[in-house]
Amino acid sequence: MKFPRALASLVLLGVLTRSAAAPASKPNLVFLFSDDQTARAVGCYGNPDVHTPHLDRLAREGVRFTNHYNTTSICMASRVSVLTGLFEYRHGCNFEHGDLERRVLNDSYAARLRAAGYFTGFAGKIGFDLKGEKFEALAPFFDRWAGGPGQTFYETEKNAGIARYAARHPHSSRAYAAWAADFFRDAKASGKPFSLSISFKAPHLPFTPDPADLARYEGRPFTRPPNYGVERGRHLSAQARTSRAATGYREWVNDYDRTAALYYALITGVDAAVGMIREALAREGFADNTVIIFTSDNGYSAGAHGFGDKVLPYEEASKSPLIIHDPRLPRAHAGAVSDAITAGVDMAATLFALAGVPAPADIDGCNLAPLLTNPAGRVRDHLPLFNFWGVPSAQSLAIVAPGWKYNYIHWYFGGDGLAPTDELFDLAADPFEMKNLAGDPRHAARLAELRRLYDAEVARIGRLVFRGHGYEPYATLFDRTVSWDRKAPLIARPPSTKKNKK
Ligand SMILES: [Ca+2]
Repeated sequence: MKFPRALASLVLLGVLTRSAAAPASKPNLVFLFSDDQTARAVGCYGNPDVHTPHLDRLAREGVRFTNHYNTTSICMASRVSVLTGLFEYRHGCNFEHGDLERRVLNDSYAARLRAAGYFTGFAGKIGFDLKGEKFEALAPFFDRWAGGPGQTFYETEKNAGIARYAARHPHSSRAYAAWAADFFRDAKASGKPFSLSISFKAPHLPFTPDPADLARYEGRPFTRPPNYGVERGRHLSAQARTSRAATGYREWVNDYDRTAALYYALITGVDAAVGMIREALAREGFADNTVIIFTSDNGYSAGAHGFGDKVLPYEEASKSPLIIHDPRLPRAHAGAVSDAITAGVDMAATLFALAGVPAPADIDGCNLAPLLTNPAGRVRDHLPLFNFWGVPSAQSLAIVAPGWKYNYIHWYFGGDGLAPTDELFDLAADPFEMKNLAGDPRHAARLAELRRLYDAEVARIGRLVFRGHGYEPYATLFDRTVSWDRKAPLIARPPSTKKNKK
């Protein structure tokens, strides 16, 4: 069968028009990820001490989220939750629990966006290995790869993927921005929409900032949070005080001003890199069609209640900044602030939605894109926070429900002279968690409702747990109705200390 020539031309024109229009209809995506940054350690989150002009500008031009949690507050598991949209007990990856299985990574946003035609790149600390495979096995998941194994290094020259920028940028944070600028040129040449993920090492320990950034902070005193210090943690559960956040990381208690100076200087270095990345986007003509997401893999106690480190389900350790800038939206939305409860586990669902690529069925995360034009909206009414790692006595499951502004925490551990215990904080009246209301009869109805949500999550763990990575006992361990005698035999041997710090 032959088409009339005119009709064939029209069909051809239609195909050409569609194919030419397709790249413009897909936004580019830049996902910027710091390491161990608590929500309050950004200027626009109300911190008077830290210098973050580029992040503050990103928030002025985009949307800032004030209740952003990481459902697991530690690097490895949180990073996999971000990539896959799954809670830790469903992806099965954390220190001492096991490496990531390839089939899980195949459903990540990184893999699926690439399969859907995106030009993809990754640089920095990816934070996990593939089960039974060498680190290098991760590189083929991306078109451009500068990922580093383990914790990576602050010294640019020690990271193979970015070493060529060491002369200009000896500290890694700005070197990642230089790598991103080269990535944008390659992406342009590819003719495809792109998805770039940069995972900075900063502000993770060891606190060794770029000297240029430290100069701003050196020798200064810094504002302590209202719940600062060991004395303001005595009302918390005995279990929390067995965490390494209480037994280690004493620099935040012993020398707050010096430690804050180093931490803030590392964040200012990331901020500078954010500025460089935005400049490079503008230079390549991508600024109007590139969505930028900035967040971190977990919070940081930074001296709150006398804790250092992360891991804990309290606000400072479990909350990170989240800023999303979509330049395609009307300017009326710029500078909006959303107090919706959001989570690291939402990043994959959001990136899938922005890219117009179907997300895997049954992921745990929610698409946050609707909140960009409706910041008063909600994507969920409560969120579980897990700690399946570290000393068993400090492992916990919490339900945070900002719709009611409550954080409910159950500490199941009943050995070593401890008794299982509950905590309940009214986050609206008590944002620094200084008063445990679990025993207050005026809050009994709220407590009962939060316990019902908690019990439902425990039941879900039982149904959906990732098998073979040591998570199976948690459906029993976290069960409030099971006696300690039945739980004690299920507890895994305390994990051995690994050489590299998490
Ligand atoms: Ca981290």
